[in-house]
Amino acid sequence: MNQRNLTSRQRAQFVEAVLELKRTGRYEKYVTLHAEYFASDGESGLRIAHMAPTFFPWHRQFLLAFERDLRRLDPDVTIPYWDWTRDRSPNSALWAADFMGGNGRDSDGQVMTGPFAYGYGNWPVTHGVTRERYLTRNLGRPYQPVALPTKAELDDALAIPVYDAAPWNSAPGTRGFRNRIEGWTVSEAKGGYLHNRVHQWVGGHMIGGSSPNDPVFWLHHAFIDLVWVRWQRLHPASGYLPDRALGRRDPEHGRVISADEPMPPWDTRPSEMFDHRPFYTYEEN
Ligand code: CU1
Ligand code: CU1
Repeated sequence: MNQRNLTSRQRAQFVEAVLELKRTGRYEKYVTLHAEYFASDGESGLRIAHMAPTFFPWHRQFLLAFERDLRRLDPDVTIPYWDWTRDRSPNSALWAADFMGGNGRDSDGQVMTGPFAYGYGNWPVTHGVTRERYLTRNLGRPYQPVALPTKAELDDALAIPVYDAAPWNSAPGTRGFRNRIEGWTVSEAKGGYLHNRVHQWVGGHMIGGSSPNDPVFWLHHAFIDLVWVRWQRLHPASGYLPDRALGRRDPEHGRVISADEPMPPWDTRPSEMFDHRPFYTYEEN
């Protein structure tokens, strides 16, 4: 459900389950797994989580695994989503001290309020990009301001009828819904398109492969997952592409996963992730 509709009790339950997972040490595997699968076009080998058609199904499986872990600790917990077209301000209740906590401070970006502030001792960052052990944020990136994507921008992307297209990567010319939503097709200065720009807007740990260090990662990606659901509803005749394995002569052969090939590190095929309804439903508003 939309995080803005959570009761204070539900907010507390979500936070407590996340903290408990951290205490048990099981949270870190999500950070390291995500960092490991954060391969880009420039690198060789398979692209899975990012810059590839599997962006949506891979993250769906990733969120599902995380949610199952949380629900083992508290069966009432689900991952709420952050609709950044509506909750667009650092003053939003999303960033309150009883939920995600606030912005990083000016001097070093350290988050000082809320359950994930380093000072409270429950959220040491162990697999970050730097050696700092504290969680960092830089909401809105004041030195080079970046705005969260708007509803109009999201609607434009949702109108694209084709799921993805060759060369199935982050190239600016690559048309298709997936690349537009993932957001590589606008310059870094502008923060990229939709999904990427949200990472840039939050800043700090949310930028780069170890972004699950910031628990808001899950709320952002839950909304991205819902965006996929909405796109499917709008385009019932369009499906995941590529729908079959790329031929040996294809330059992207061995680099992208088609509908029925397994997505490492799981055995899951994208096709098993097309329909979210066997796993969960969304309360949308
Ligand atoms: Cu990711
Ligand atoms: Cu992301």
